[in-house]
Amino acid sequence: MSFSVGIVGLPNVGKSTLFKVLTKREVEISPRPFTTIKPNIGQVRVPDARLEKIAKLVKPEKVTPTTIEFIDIAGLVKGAHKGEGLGNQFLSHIRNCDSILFVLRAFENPEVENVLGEINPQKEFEILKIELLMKDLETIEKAIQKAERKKEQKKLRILEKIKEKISEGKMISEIDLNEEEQEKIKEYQFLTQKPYFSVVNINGRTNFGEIKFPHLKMNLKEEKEMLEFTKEERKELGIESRIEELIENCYKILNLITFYTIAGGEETRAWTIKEGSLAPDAGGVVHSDFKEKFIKAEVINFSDFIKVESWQKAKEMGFLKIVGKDYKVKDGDIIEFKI
Ligand SMILES: Nc1nc2c(ncn2[C@@H]2O[C@H](COP(=O)(O)OP(=O)(O)OP(=O)(O)O)[C@@H](O)[C@H]2O)c(=O)[nH]1
Ligand SMILES: [Mg+2]
Repeated sequence: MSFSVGIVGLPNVGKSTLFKVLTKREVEISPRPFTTIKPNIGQVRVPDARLEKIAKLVKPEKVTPTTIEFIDIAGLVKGAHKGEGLGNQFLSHIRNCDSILFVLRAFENPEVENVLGEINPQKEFEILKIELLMKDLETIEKAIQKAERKKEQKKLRILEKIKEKISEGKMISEIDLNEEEQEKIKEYQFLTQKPYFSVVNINGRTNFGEIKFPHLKMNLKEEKEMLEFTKEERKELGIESRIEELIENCYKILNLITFYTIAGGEETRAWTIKEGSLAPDAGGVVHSDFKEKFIKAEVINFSDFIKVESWQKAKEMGFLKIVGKDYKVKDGDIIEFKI
């Protein structure tokens, strides 16, 4: 299982170009709006300097990085929540994602129709945001009716509170909700509750007004052309890719941490879990049996491991911690599960 990022934006902004750069897969890219209809799905390796350092010490036969999934979704237009463009179909694809990556157009190219009619990433962001908010509002109104019928007063109060904020243009992720409230609305998979990040697709010009949301500026056309070059060639040419920085940002907003297993030296592997997960949950990611049958685990954090340099030495020098079911896994832990 991996966590997923849905690529969302107006038609013709470079979503599939970004998907190609991320996955190195051949997908359809054309200057005609609505080129992508069926979503493209691909796994992307998460760059990980710690994994490389561990592997250098352990010298395993195999090194396996952790991945996140990217989904290239059909272009969205104004009115999508009412079914405009590819409307509802596309919105359901977003609903299944854990997070959203907006792509906003800031490149000029008369040969590629500009659906917005101007270069204005902030305005594009607002259009996308409003579409997602309108869809959430629709979901909420249905949920309120249902809660009224079933006389679920507590739920009703939370939904009313959210509805009010949405009507003011607030995304659900910006509303202060306590744990109980969050738990009660989980089932709806609200679109504006998902964490998000953005790519502003530039070429050349960088002056296109204020941008008021977290973003990375990338030249996706250049990034695509760069795929042909090796890292060394790029260095020589003085062109730098920002793709790793982007993947790291997508990982970060999902609130994920990485832990490692070294499997007695055969395979050094990185795994992903939600921050705050307990040791048996981490076990469950490695092997379905490891959750149920979890007894204890031996743990050393990366920062200590690089000092002692081997599992054996860590054991001898008393650096291995034995932890039980209630241990909260830390980012960078190297774990051996005992079942
Ligand atoms: N000049 C320039 N052209 C770009 C850039 N990024 C993408 N394009 C071109 O814009 C067109 C649309 O790119 P796509 O990646 O297919 O866009 P999309 O967002 O997936 O479009 P839909 O699937 O139709 O929603 C293609 O002809 C690309 O080559 C860029 O940074 N600069
Ligand atoms: Mg596309």
